[in-house]
Amino acid sequence: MAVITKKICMLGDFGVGKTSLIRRFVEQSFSDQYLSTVGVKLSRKSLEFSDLDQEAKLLIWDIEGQTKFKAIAASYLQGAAGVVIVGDVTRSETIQHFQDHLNLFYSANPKGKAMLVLNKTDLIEPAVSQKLEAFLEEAIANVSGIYQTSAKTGTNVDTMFERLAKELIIAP
Ligand code: G3D
Ligand code: MG
Repeated sequence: MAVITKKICMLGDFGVGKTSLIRRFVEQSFSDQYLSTVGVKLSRKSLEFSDLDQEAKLLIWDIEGQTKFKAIAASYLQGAAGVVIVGDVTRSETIQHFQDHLNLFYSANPKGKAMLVLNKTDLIEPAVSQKLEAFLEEAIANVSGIYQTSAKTGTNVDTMFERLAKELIIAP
């Protein structure tokens, strides 16, 4: 089985659930409380796609201790094959910032793949998050997928990361 290593970055406003999504995906766990550390954290997870005879080794980069005014270092995005852009469905401004995050990612990686993630869907009615997804489909072009997730319940978390990994394997 061929092995391919890909860097994935998490982008999104503070508190939207980036770290929680990684924890859910990598450790299959969710903690309502944990301590943030400062800097960048790397997580690893391997996924096997037997139908493609490929193993994807994902290196997931996460900014810890992020603040509103701290600029994202160029090295954070450099060489990333994919990005997961996360918003909090209970804070619309975090979703309004999606295009800015996407532009930042594409300026560093024009051929990268992007996923848009509406997180914390456990906190709102399904009809509301459905509307948000429909809005994003109209408003934002050039993404590989839009997902409604909950890092708390685990809904769609694995599906989203697996879809992105598959895109990265298939991508030229
Ligand atoms: P960040 O890494 O994007 O800054 P975190 O965000 O992963 O640190 O999450 C911020 C807060 O949102 C955390 O709560 C976390 O538990 C909560 N959270 C993350 N994802 C979800 C979700 O899907 N549903 C719900 N209900 N909460 C979520 P605290 O209280 O620790 O600040
Ligand atoms: Mg975090």
